[in-house]
Amino acid sequence: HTFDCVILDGNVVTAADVGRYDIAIKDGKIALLAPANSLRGSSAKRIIDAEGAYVTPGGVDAHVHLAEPSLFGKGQSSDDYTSGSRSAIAGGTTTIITFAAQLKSETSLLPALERNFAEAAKGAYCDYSFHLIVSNPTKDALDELPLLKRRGVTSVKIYMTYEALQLRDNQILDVLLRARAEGITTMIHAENGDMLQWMTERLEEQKLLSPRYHVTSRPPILETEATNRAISLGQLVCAPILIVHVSAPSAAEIIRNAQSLGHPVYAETCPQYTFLTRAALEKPGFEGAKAVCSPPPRNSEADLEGIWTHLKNGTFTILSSDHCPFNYDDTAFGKKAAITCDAPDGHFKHIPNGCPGVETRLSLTFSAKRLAPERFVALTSTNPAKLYGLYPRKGALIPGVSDADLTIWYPSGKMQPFSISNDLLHHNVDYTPYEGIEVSQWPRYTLLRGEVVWDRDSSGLVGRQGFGQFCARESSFWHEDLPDWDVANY
Ligand code: DUC
Ligand code: ZN
Ligand code: ZN
Ligand code: ZN
Repeated sequence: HTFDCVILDGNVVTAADVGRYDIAIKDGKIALLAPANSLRGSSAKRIIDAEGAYVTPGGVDAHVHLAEPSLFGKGQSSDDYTSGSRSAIAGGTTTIITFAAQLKSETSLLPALERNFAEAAKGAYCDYSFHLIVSNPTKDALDELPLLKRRGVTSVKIYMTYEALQLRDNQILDVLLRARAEGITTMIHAENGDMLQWMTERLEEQKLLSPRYHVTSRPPILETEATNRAISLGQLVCAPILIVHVSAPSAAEIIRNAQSLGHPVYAETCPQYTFLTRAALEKPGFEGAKAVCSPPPRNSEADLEGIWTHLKNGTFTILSSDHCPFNYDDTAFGKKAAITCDAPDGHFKHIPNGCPGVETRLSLTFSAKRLAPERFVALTSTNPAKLYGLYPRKGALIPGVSDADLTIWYPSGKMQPFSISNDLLHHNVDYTPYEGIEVSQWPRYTLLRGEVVWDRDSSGLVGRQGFGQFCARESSFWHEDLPDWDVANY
């Protein structure tokens, strides 16, 4: 055989353009793109006729929590690397970047890395890479950043909230300055933790504890204040930053302003901020706990519109899932752990923060038809690959260079639209916050390094546990060498 696999007649989308091509695959890489139907009759072990459907580079989900120790309140991650990555490929995502979390009790960053290598070695279905959560940025810990980079970890995440994680501004500056010097990207969770604590105490005084008060406790001002501060801290040391999971249009506007002024500020949003509002938390009883994530879904349809606008106009660089899996109906480790005898509808501050979404991210976003196909690919594959140093191996279709990771969609009219329902999903979570939302598209095939790992119309999940590989990352594609920062220059 000349090729291992040939995809015929795709409407092939990259971040740059859309066109009708055949794609040939050899040894796990894209071998060539040729005019549509010109490879009909060529010799290949497998031939897939895309029938004119969209073909996109495999999804890159740069924000996935798997097998993490509980740091966002109570709860225990219900997905490990096996179930989480299985869910990813069934939804068209071929690479995930997960979080390795340093505990505050640890002075080194390396144990967190080893824990995650060990967890992932139990067998992943898709390719993976790690961000390092820094919760105790001592000098010794920060001295390990070059070593981290040599091991293919080129991003850290820090928090401005959560007792177990929150850093002071001086600590944030320490991280930003060292990360900048090493060509490491700093991701920031921007919510003001002290405002949150104060608001929570006020709600507790009035015994307002049910899930809906999770939203009340964290209004947009917590996010805009912290976003402003994060940008200012970045400015002080001339360090690029990425604000993760932006939920409020008012925060997106602050980011856009900074970008207009030329500051290297990148931003991420997630489907929970384009599809869910606080109404999801205001369901009766404890049901609203399913949509408890942080930052919370915002007030209204107008907020969702605002986030879509910033996806279109370029404020957002990437769209990730923030898949953060907790079971709902589990009183020991799940959302229901927040229910006690004195709080029968639960106490919002004890509800584990996070929603599953690694499998639904691409389908929901693509089906919404709100973004040009090229923009969709940029936000969900190419840009995350560029931002986090996986490009052009991932997020691109460059012959001889890019891995043959592909998502093949349905030709128009060929898929019966359906409502998302948790029984269709492959994660190890007992609910989805997107239950009942209708989608008009779902990946028909997912290919990882040339192998079909998802074939919706015949066997479904056909990937292999353990086929997923660790991807060592380079510095960001957008990394710029900056002159050394020197306080004497101020
Ligand atoms: N931050 C995350 O990134 N994920 C889940 C919860 C949180 O606060
Ligand atoms: Zn976060
Ligand atoms: Zn997250
Ligand atoms: Zn450099």
